[in-house]
Amino acid sequence: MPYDPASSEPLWRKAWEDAGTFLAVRDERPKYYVLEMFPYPSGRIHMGHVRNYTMGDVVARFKRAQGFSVLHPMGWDAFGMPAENAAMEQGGHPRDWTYANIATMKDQLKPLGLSIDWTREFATCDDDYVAQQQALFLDFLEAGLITRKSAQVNWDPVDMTVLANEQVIDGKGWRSGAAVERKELTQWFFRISDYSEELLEALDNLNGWPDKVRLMQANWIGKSRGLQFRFETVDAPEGFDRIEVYTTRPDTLLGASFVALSPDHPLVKHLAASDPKVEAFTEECRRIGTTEEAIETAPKMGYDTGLTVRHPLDPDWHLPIWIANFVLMDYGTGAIFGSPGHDERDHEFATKYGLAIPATFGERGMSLDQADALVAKAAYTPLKSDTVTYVRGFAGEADQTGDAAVTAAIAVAEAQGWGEGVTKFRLRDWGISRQRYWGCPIPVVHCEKCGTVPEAKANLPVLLPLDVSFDVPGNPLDRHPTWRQATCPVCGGPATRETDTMDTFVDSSWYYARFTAPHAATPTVRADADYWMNVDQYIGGIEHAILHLLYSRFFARAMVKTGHLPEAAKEPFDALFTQGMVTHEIYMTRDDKGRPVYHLPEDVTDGKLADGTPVEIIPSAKMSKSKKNVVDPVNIVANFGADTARWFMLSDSPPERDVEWTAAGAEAANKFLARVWRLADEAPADGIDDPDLTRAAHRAIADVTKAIEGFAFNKAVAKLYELANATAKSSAGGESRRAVLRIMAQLLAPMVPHLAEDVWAMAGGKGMVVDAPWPKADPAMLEDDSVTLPIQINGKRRAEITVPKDMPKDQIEAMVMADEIVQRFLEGATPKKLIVVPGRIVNVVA
Ligand code: ANZ
Ligand code: ZN
Repeated sequence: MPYDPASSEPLWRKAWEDAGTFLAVRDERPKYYVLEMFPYPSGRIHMGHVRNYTMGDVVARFKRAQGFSVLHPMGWDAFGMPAENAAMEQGGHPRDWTYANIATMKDQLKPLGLSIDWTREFATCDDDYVAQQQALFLDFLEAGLITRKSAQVNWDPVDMTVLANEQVIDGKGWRSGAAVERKELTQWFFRISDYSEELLEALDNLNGWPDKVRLMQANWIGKSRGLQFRFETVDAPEGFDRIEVYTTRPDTLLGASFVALSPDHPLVKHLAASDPKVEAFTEECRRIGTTEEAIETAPKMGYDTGLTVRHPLDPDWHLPIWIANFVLMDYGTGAIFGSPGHDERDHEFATKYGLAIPATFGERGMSLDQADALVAKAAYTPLKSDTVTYVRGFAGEADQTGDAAVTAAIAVAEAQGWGEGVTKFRLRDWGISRQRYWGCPIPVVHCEKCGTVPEAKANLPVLLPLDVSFDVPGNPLDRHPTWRQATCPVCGGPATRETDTMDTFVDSSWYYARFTAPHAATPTVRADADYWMNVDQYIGGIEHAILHLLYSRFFARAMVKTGHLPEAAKEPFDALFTQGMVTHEIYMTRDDKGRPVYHLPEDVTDGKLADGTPVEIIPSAKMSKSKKNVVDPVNIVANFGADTARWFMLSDSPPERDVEWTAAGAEAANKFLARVWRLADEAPADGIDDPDLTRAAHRAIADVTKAIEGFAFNKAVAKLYELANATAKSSAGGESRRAVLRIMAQLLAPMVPHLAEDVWAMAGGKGMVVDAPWPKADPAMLEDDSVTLPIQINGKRRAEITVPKDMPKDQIEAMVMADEIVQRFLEGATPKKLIVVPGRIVNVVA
């Protein structure tokens, strides 16, 4: 009987399903919650999914075998733009597209044999999930966690829609290609910035998270300490006697050469009202969109207002007030002073507009002239911890670090009463309004009498209307004939519905909590949440290291505050693992114009196309449809079985690194599994006991356990190769061999669960291996019965040998004499002395 996963794998899946093996139940066992980031229903699963979910499955099955009550759920992050785009491009409804994709992908996922409790499955576009998310919104609103304010958005004038920053590419709308404009709209915001300090500080305790992710979050939150102070204006219009600025480098104040205002600064707005040139300039600035990156990289543009301010350290020193496109209104105070000697942006700006570039400090020991010469060409921006020489310092020593100088400058300003040290965060409130159809409706209405009013909980869910069309640009909710008509829950009068929907990041900010009670009539059920939370192990891509995780951390806090989660769930993910990508070679030829033409892996053999044309090979590239370097998991599973796909995904590199999929690797994985299968199938009914093999099996238990616990699945795989080799070589038969095979089945089970069941059954295991408790290594078997002896030659340690502990002296002597290094030293001569101290050392005197 050959290894035939095509027929055996489905049988085991059915057996698990019939037995309800993976249903998560609250009971007296300790619980373990393992979660992989849920997929977007794009239409097909890809190899990245296979890798991610296999890793989670190894953990889930391993913990289950170890006696935990495991929660391992799956759902769908189902709202979002692609569904609307599909409707626009192919007709049809986003809802149908989404649910059809979910059905397809579920059919593709199921054959992988993941130990998922499918009864907990949901999609974020399900009416039920929408209802509970809206209930949360209302609770958050009542708890003061949500606010409505005006904000700058990227506006696509052709598609008539707001664009997310990621949808603005080179200043143009990603679909329409139209130049994006900045526009002010009233939007809903989650008040995440109230939690800046807490979200930052709590990172220190997330010991189960990768340092790099914690660092990325810390940078995103962006805490800085600086000085806030005001410049007195000289001749500005009434009401603008002062301009407030924020700086992290007050030590460079004597190197200031201008003040710059954001195009959205109140003074600029005032000036624009009566000066068409100012108005035109700010219009131009607005064309860059709102992304920080776009603003950073856009060429610096400025407009000289002709107004001036007094320098706080010298009232007779006047600095010009400019308007500059790189100053953001929503950071600091929306106004800065420019110190071109020590800031690259300011330098570019000053150079462009012929403004002065004085140095505040130079390299250590530099004179004022030397420092001025240094900064003339380029801004001098050493780290704040570097010691430099201040040539235009006003606070303390000439030679000091930037940090010390900043602290001293703040102290001077505070002592003299013209400024205050302040702490600022880069983190902004989270704007969640999207002018989109395919999202969770924001449950509020606008009443002429009462203003903006939350919908009554009894009226939830506010569901999307299904009779919409996507043939014209804009939000179909805005033009729906009746959907907007509502009744004000306060006065009972007529009202209009909010037509904005929520950012899809909202949906993914609490799904992990919903899995604990996925069908409840409230967002969570406390008994369930208290039992299952936190997620013990979260697994996903590094691309979500910032926004998704930060929003989830905020959301969990908001759910704690509103009573939906226990206090301990403030940080919802105890441990986080970010896995590497699946890569594949790219096969490329060029057409007659030299343009690249890509080829599918299945069309290339030994570096050639079917007609013999050689292809250029680009190694280890992220799988991407446009480069055709993709393999479809469905084909792999059809050809080799799920276990081969799983085994290969785990075997070739550490989980945190990229893994390159190769056809040869897949075949090798399949061959190995077939060999394991044969080992069990052909196990001799009788034969001798082989204590060495039994010992090897127990060592494998210890090693595989440790490897899985340490997320080193590739090492676990390697250990199982070793055990299989040892088994193949051993002459053990009968129960002695079957016992080893059963251990092998148990150790294989988290990784290749179907094959493990086959091996378990063939080796006489009782019931299914999935229900067998994780094997325990017998400590006696682990004891090392060999010893490593250092070999000293003429008093210096030169080599070592490993021998059985009980090896007689004369045999050790013979081994020492046969040792290559010893022979080299002796050069054929007999040693003067050869002393073996058993268990300790060997001394050779040449
Ligand atoms: C003078 C100065 C001199 C600055 C120098 C930097 C270097 P971080 O560290 O990221 O918090 N800034 C302040 N508000 C701004 C705004 N709304 N738009 C654009 N830039 C703004 O950045 C703080 C620094 O960024 C501040 O310190 C300010 O420029 C600028 F050699 O002030 B600095
Ligand atoms: Zn009303």
